[in-house]
Amino acid sequence: AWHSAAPPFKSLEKAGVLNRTKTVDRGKRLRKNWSSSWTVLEGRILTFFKDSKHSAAGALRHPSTLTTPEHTVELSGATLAWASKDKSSKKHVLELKTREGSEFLIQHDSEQIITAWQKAISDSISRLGGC
Ligand code: I3S
Repeated sequence: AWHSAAPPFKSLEKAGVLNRTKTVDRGKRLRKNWSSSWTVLEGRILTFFKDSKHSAAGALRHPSTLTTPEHTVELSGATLAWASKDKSSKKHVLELKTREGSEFLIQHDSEQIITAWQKAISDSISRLGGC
């Protein structure tokens, strides 16, 4: 049918490589471990893959062939803010807090790139409205 030829990921909002670290797991503080990872924002889910070995082009064409996600973050009920200076010495750091009490820091050296992510993730969160 015609609709089976529709783009398989029309909900894809953004994808790219970001630095990230999980800092809290459901209330339990973790040791920071920054890594660069392929990151995908689709609807209510932000996914951090294990590494950025997969090219952007390959991943966009075949998202299902990527390796298992390292972290899958449900954005409903989450908050996103610029991290305070005490959270990291890096520049352009965002802090994502999930509804179940986990926290991630997200960073990119490019202000333009991190700002685009900030807008995209914030838009997703506000569209979900905490439902
Ligand atoms: O908040 P911290 O402890 O200063 O975070 C740094 C550590 O995670 C450090 O790892 P070690 O604890 O193994 O040295 C990282 O290498 C640093 O990048 C972390 O600090 P920044 O300011 O980059 O988030």
